[in-house]
Amino acid sequence: PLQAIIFDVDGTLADTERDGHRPAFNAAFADVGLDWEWSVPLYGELLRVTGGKERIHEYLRRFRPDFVPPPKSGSESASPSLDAFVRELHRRKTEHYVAMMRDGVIPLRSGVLRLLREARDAGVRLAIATTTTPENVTALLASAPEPGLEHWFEVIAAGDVVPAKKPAPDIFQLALAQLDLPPAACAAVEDSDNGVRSALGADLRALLVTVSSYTEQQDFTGAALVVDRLGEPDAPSTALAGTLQG
Ligand code: XBP
Ligand code: MG
Repeated sequence: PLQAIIFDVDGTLADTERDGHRPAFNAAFADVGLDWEWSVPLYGELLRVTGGKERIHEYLRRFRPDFVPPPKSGSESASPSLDAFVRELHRRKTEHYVAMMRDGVIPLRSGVLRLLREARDAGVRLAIATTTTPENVTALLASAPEPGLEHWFEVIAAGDVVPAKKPAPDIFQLALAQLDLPPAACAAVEDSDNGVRSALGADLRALLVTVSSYTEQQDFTGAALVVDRLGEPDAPSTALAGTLQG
């Protein structure tokens, strides 16, 4: 019997990338006087790399190979290391993102709250396995029209707690270990090919994919079921109808 469901966050609980993470990165760039602007299509490419700090490094490698971090303003000292500069830039990005979630910029996807409620009422335990920073998860859940939603999740595995982010299986394995359950007792919900590889790598076979705006065209081979919404009639449709795979 199904004992727990492990959810991805970005793209799965809410469609956060295009109008949440992307503008938060751009706001952080503007904060420090950089004229970098991640457009919707460029961000789609950069999403191939999971993790915000990793994504900034990827952008620098590909588009700004000669970039040297400026010295901290008002100081005569040398430039910070690239790593330190990216960490600081990402800290600002997280501040912007959390503020946006607090303002309720991104709602939960249609059907998510119903599914969580039904699972909880049926005694199914709830968990999260995500690449994103923990504060981002808490801020999103706190903005939902269900007070205390965060506490419905027994396990929130997020961000830098594992060295290898998705598509590596580590974050799902950590969630399973914290639930103290074998993968066969759990289902997972994802929205991206990187997430599918991560879940399958952790041996989670009962894998539902709800495609999101950036992931419609991806390859979900191995997922048990791929849908474009959770069944709510008012949910925005994507190009993909429900397809059975595997
Ligand atoms: C989500 C991500 C994250 C967010 C940004 O992937 O890749 O990096 O874009 O989060 P998934 P941070 O949905 O597969 O977990 O900037 O906090 O890293
Ligand atoms: Mg996702």
